[in-house]
Amino acid sequence: MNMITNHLPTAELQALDAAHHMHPFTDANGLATKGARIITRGKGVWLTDSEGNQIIDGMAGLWCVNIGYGRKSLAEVAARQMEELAYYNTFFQTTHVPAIALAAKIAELAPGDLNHVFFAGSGSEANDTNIRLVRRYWQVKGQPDKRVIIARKNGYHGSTMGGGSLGGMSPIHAHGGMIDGIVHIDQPYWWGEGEDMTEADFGLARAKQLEDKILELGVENVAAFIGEPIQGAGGVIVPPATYWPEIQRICDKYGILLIADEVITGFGRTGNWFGSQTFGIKPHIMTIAKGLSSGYQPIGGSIVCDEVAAVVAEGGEFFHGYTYSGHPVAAAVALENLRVIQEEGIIDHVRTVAHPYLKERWDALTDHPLVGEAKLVGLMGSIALTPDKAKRAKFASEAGTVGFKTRERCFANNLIMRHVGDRMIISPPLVITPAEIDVLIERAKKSLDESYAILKAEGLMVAKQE
Ligand code: PXG
Repeated sequence: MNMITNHLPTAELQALDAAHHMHPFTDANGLATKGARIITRGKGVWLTDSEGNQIIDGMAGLWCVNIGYGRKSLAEVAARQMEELAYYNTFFQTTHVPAIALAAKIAELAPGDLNHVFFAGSGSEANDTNIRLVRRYWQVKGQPDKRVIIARKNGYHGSTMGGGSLGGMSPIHAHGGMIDGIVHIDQPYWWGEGEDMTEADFGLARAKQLEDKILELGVENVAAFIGEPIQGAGGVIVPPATYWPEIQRICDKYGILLIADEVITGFGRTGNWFGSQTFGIKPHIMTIAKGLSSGYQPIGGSIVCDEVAAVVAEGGEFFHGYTYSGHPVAAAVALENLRVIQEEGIIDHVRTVAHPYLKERWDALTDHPLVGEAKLVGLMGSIALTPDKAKRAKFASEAGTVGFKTRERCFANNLIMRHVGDRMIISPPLVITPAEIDVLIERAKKSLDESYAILKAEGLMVAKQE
């Protein structure tokens, strides 16, 4: 058997990696100089690298390993399913038991009349499905001009052409362009953009941009609005409490479809099954991936409400699908993952144990001279680094310089805590215990202290003049 356990020395692996492996979202030459960290094992919230370091994973991989690493039952389900039926498709009037069972389970867990699931292999693919679904919906309803989708700047919806276009990140748009019919409004990021407004007023003002945009484009041209309940890749931006109710009101008033991208916020991350429940959002479509399988298999999908599914069905064949839509091994593993989340009471653990314990310690990080605000919803958190908290000031250095230096200290201290610009973010496995939270916080504080000392020595604790 080709088991990759007894591997080459780290330096040789790094050289091979640099020679042959093109990494996502990576400066290849920069990485080749430094060498990639090679992760070899995972158990619970812990990772081991090829040098034997024990790293606490404050990001659950890429926001996905909700039930933690090393779950034997998921491995067993995968092996059994591969032996029984490794692959079959769900095109051309066929189906299989894992896809049926998983779709039914998701429909049971999803709120309201979100009762139909279109499977994809990832969150990006699912969002591409959503673009085609909402445009098809309006076509079948006899309004083919309703095809524009309104999204937000600094939102993230994947990196396929469709997903990357829905996302509001200009560096992504700059590499390969955008598809047509997608426009962006500003994000509800009070700390960074709220200036003198109260959080509540700012939330309403940013939501009002949706109404203004609908009126500018003409409601007869607008198909849908898409947003993440909490922006993840954008820096764990938790919107003001006034924001989502106003977005919901505007979508309802103009009758446009609302898509909640729950790729990160789904499956317990915010202390409920879905972030939409945490924020009182009633979407027509939800995008799911990541926590659906806790990353044990690549699988995503769109959960679609009764009305949208019925209209699309009325239109006859929907020309869309992926070879791996509802892949039986991925579906079986996702189903086992959902069983684990449910039977172990993992969402209750988030809500009653892990969140309250972490929240107290996370908020206390604002006592640190480098930290402005701290946000935590469920187990999705961020802190803003600032040279002057009272003014919510940005650093004079290029955005991300300080965040990157702080992340380097985390990396050296065996804590995976990412930076987005000058915000530090966490999203640990949902099974994290209070003792492990203590380790996470202790390493975070040490890293902040070291970073602060470096910034002072390098003269970087300087505010940008606005
Ligand atoms: N929607 C949201 C809200 C996401 O966070 C996707 C869609 C795309 O999913 P796939 O499975 O196609 O990657 C995501 C993915 C980061 C990072 O650095 C975030 C994501 C992916 C990779 C890196 O924060 N989110």
